[in-house]
Amino acid sequence: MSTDCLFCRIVAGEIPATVVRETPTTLAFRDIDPKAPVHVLVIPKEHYADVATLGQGDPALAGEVLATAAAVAEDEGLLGDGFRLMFNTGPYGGQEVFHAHAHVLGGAPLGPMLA
Ligand code: IU
Repeated sequence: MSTDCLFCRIVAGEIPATVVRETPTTLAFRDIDPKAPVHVLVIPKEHYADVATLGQGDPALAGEVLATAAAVAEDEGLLGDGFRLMFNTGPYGGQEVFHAHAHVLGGAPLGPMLA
């Protein structure tokens, strides 16, 4: 847990979030500023700065994040029409919160890329 990390503080219950799914190692909650009709963030509870660090440091946990993202997509009814799963990584990747997180986006056609 990093006390100055927003998502660690959500995991700790110090900052409210609309949680849609929780496992022993992952948490999924609605993005506060949704970019699509469905926009859920899936994080490992343990702090990793980004998905590259997560994937190299704990590949099994990275897989659990993917499994939770797939379960969220199913719960939200996204499996039929499809959805986007996205990890912004580092400054050039547009990452703003430096705790690894997957964006699950769907509920409307998203086009070839996000703006
Ligand atoms: P990014 O991949 O680091 O750019 O995404 C961070 C996301 O975290 C972004 O979509 C924000 O809207 C979202 N977010 C949030 O859900 N709750 C918050 O308190 C803050 C950001 I700050």
